[in-house]
Amino acid sequence: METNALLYTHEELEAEYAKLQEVAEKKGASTWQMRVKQQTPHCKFGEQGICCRICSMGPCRITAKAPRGICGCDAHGIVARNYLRFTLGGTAAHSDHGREICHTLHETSADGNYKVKDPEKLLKLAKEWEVETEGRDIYDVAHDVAYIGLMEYGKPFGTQRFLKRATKERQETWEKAEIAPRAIDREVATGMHMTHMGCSSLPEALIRQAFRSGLSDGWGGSMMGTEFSDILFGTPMPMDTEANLGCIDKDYVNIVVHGHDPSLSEMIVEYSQDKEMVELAKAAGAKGINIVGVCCTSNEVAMRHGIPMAGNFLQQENCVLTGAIEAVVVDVQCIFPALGPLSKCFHTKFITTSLIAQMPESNFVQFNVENAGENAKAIVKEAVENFKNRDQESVYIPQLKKKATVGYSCEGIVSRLDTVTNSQVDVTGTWQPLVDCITSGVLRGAVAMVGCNNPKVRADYAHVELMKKLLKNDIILVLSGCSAQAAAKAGLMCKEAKELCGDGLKRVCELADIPPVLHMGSCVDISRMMLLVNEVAKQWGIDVPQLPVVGCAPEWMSEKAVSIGNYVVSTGIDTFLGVIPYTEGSDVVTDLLTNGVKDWVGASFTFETDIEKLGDAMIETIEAKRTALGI
Ligand code: MSK
Repeated sequence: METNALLYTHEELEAEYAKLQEVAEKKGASTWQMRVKQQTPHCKFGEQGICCRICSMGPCRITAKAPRGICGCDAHGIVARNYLRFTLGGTAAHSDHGREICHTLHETSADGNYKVKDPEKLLKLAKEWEVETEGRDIYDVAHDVAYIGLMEYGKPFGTQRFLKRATKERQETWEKAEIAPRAIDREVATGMHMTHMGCSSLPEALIRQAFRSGLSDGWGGSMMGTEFSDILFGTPMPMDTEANLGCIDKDYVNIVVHGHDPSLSEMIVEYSQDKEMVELAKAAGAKGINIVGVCCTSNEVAMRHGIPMAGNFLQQENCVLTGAIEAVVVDVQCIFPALGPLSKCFHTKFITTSLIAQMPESNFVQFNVENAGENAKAIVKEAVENFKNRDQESVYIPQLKKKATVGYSCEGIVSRLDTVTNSQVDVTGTWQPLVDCITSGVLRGAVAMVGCNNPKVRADYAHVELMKKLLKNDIILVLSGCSAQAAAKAGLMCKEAKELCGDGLKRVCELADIPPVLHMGSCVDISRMMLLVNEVAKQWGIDVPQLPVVGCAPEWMSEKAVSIGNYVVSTGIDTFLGVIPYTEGSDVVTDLLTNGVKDWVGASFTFETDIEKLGDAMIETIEAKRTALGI
């Protein structure tokens, strides 16, 4: 494995994480590394997607001797139904997150817990949705926009409003393929209906619905989650932060914020800076209050406040194992139920806040728009008061920390790209500099690298190794979710990482003063990437599948990732997965996803667990697209 002083090597990182495993063993605590051993090998029927438990005649499992379930459904129908249900879980989760943000916007007021921080973005969206703005109070406009957003979940007629943001060709493709998403809840409910016993078993119909549901997420619920979060909490612009476990500070009250919905973390951050709380922390013997993030909540608060990123999905237990965390405060999604019992091995308080994610062995403090300020203050106070219970002698914080520049929203990227040609930051700039860089060959293309960690892959290895390979080949990266944190923890998200790039990308990084891997936010923020590619395609005068751009999730694990994959492919972006979905039990479904869907949307999936081959395949696809464009 290649090493570079700019970056931590995987071995350096893993040696430090291993010390935390020793702590776990001494404490008799359970960690994911231990549970993976207990759960391996995995059930082959489950892995191949050929176990059906949709009705109570089964469960039915497909074998050579039993090629059909009791109802007569074959492997292809079972795999496709399971794939659709997996997608629906992801669509529902992402979109419900978006819905919560819509509700938060609907409750904003000049003197309330939540306010409008980006009125310009609100007015732009109001105009797009034909909401009257002239002479109106900004909060009346916000409430109207939020109401329309909420109606996107259940409106009886029409398709998602944001589809109009795509290229004309994309919109026509979605109509023709009959996957233009209607109301978000309808797509989830229709998918559940289709997979009910005695409904669809035709793979094409089920995969088509999986794509339609995915699109209702990416171009519906997730996009609203992103847009409304920007309106509420501010549109991210580039800012500096730090990443990895060394961000946890032994001298401070440490609070981990973890999950997804910024409505909670924004308030925790606000009250951690409250004078009264800081004084309380000092009176307790700490130097102050230190907030660190995990998973997508981390992305949200890093890109708006520069809050340090302690780590990604498979780092959540490591934070507690340092023994220096007073509270882990969570909202929804990607939270290990293991955090409850693990926290009990230390002084750490595990605080759940959402009716959607209730867990054993946690302190539940229900969080909503009305009580947000009061409860955030109570949570911060509880953490501060817990400082005295920390056993300082047994604290072990790996001294791993790297600089990172984060917060590249579309507005943030445009503002920086413009400096390539204009030498001045201009948020109203265009995507032309990016088009010019790609057509001239200075940049060969771009990869949107996203998604989780998965113990099936050496943690962060695939993310980091693929990034290094692509950078060397002058391919710029846009990142979100836990992929972004993998990069930041290793050291790839600082501007100095330009030294790892080919000459063309290095030059672009110098001119635009950017790191070669651009942090675009959380997993709902993949919608930012969809807008970016569509805007670039419009500027160029081509459709998305022609762009030398691909998507990649090398270590994905969640249902949300499959929903995302479906909307990224449907948007016309070839997508490369390093973990194979539960589809191998059907060659028909596998062929449809990796080949057949190209006829519907102009892009498809590639499944490849060999990271070298996955990287090569991405580069080949990018180069083939360049050749087809004659550049
Ligand atoms: S948090 S969905 S582990 S990216 Fe969005 Fe990370 Fe995947 Fe959760």
